[in-house]
Amino acid sequence: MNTRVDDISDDYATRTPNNLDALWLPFTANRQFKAAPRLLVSAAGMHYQSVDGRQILDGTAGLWCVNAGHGRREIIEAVQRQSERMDYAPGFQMAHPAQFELAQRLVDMLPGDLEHAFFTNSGSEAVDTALKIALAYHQANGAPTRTKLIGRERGYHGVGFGGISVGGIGANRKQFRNQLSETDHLPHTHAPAHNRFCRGEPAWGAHLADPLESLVQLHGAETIAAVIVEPMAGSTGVLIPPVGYLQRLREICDRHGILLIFDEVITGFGRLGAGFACEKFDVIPDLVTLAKGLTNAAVPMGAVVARKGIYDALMTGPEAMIELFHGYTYSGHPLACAAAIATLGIYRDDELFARAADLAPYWEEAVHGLRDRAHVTDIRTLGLVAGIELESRPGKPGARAYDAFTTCFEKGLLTRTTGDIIALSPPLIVERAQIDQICDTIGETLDEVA
Ligand code: PXG
Repeated sequence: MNTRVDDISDDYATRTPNNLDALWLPFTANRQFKAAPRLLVSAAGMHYQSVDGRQILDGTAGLWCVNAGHGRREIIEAVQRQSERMDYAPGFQMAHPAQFELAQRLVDMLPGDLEHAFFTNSGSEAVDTALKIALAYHQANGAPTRTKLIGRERGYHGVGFGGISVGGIGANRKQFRNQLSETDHLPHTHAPAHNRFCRGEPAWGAHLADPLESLVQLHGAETIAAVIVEPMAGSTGVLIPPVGYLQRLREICDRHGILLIFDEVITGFGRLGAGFACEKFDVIPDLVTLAKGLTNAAVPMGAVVARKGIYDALMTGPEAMIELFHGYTYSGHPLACAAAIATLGIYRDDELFARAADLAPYWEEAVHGLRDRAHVTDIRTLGLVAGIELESRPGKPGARAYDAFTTCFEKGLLTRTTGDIIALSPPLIVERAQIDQICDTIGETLDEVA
């Protein structure tokens, strides 16, 4: 076969493709998108560059993941070095040193006895892995009837069958009717009637954890393996936990021998102005899921970190026996480990989590400055996250926020929308002037969209 010019040059990465047909895009209205594609071709610091040469300020850290900003030299070079040294090593009954180094550095960052890291390639895989570890733990611990998994309404835990089953987004479930049957859900914590325009954790709503007691009464504690929640729900529109809510979940779980899983795929790595939500809210879960900011999104990677007791319970039985029948070809991939180690080094050296905490009051003030703009019904902020909720157009949920998203993009700002909520989560390197630019652009946009 002849080598095509395109195989050796990478011109294709910077020009508009002639044909968009072959690709099926994820979570995208494919036909609408292909009629007017938005293409990004390069990125540095706080900015993307679009295919038509415009600078786009990144108001969302990609998809909540590029926490240290784009194109970090340390990560590029670490990945290049590892790529030349060794591309891949088998991960079952074999290993390579960098994954041990990363595991140690990662568990050293986490509070309490969260001491053992299992690597995956995405947040979805981390969630399914954590749910399976919970089941395996109870089985090893002599409680094999504990098989039910409790999620929460408006929870997002990725797109695996486990994740959508504990997840609480109707649209992500309806198309796939065959879900895990042994699941149930807590109510969500979104209560605008009490908590509108909340800065940080809302005061009202700790009791929204109490329905877990009712589920225990309904199903029996001896049937429940774990509860999984996002400490702050990101994807469904920045739903911030009420003061005391997570503590109360922890207490109820403890009382009934139920494992508590925090899905920190978004909240991990400084997003809330602390290393992790479990640290910020001072509640130690039994399992934590991570992804996104772990590698600054430079190479896909996720992780589950387990408390000592969980790991120890599974490290019993004959030594020659595989303890957990689970893993991925690319668990602990060398390039991902290199990217992650470099990323964690940047977070430490640039003190980015403290930076996020220092910037949070400025961010809060700036975003809440939009409260009197057209269409705004609620604004919620925490760390370097904001949700701006708009009134929906009658009969057209999501349309107004989608128009705001495309208008912002035309004005050089990347935002995210979910329903009629604009979600913002800039890289933690964002400057005050860029926060102003984000808010000014959104303000102008809200004046313009119908
Ligand atoms: N858990 C949580 C809490 C997430 O936010 C996942 C799991 C799944 O991760 P992967 O790597 O499998 O996608 C996520 C992902 C958005 C948005 O716009 C959020 C996510 C992904 C894409 C878009 O809110 N979160």
